[in-house]
Amino acid sequence: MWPELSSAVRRGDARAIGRFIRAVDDRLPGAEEALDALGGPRPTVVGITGPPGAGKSTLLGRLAELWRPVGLVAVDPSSPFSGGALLGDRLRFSAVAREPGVQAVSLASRGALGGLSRATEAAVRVLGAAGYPRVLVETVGVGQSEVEVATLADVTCVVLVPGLGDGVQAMKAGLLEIADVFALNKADRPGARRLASELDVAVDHIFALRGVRPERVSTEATAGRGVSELAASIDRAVAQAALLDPRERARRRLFALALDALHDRLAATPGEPFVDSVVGGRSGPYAAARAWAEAAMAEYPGRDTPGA
Ligand SMILES: Nc1nc2c(ncn2[C@@H]2O[C@H](COP(=O)(O)OP(=O)(O)OP(=O)(O)O)[C@@H](O)[C@H]2O)c(=O)[nH]1
Ligand SMILES: [Mg+2]
Repeated sequence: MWPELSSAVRRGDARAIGRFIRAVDDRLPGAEEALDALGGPRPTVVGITGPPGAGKSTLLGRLAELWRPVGLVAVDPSSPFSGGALLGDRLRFSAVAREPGVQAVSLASRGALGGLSRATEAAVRVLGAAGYPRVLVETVGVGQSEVEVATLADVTCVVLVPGLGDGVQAMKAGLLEIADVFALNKADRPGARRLASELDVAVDHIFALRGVRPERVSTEATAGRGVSELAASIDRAVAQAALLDPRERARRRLFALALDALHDRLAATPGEPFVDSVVGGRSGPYAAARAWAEAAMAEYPGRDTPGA
């Protein structure tokens, strides 16, 4: 199965791309090895995140028009489908998703089950092997998973809009830490100027924190205004990111994937005995939690160890 599927992916076959990603997501035997053997350069990964309805998909479509060939990945927090579903059945993207040189993939976040980093990493690498030098990943900025996905991206663009309340408040959910570029979308709306000045305060804060000053660009995605400026801004951030130590970048990526693997194991290890011992007063919560974690690690001795 894998040799045929792998060469179909390298030819850019859309169905094969979807099947391969789904296979990794479903943990089919041999899938991760086949992914590692797939090769191909790692694409430049641009994360696009922000509150629901901010215009992320519209912006993604506009950027895709400028950046073809390009892969698009939508991480859908509410989708009941398992990951890797090819788009077409679902209209998360604009019509651009059906244009030549654009390959769209949608992934479900599976709620508390985790696995988001693994599925996203698979999508990125499969799209890379299929010949897409750049991949845009859309996530809705509402939880921890977005921050995890951001560690897989070379550059993260945070999309904010006026009128969602205090812009700085809106960023308290960890978005400050991950922003490399800000898009102030719906610049046609009232309050755009106020949001821009709030953001300048936030950018000063980020500078104090991280020593970098993310650029902010005003956009009107529906009309395409500001999109080429945003693209240029993202390109500058990509060039900056390329200067980072490759070991440091790999370390961050591996950390996200390792966290994902730990999460999977813990979720697969029944917690009842540990819950019982805490509820029954036989052990304290710290000791019980540690015992649960140790049991999770002992379940699969060495299974994921390289070369084991
Ligand atoms: N007025 C105005 N509306 C916009 C602009 N950009 C997007 N919209 C509209 O905002 C709505 C949401 O746009 P989407 O691109 O789906 O937003 P999203 O952030 O991807 O939404 P979710 O994925 O559901 O979180 C749509 O009706 C867009 O047409 C803009 O610049 N100005
Ligand atoms: Mg969207």
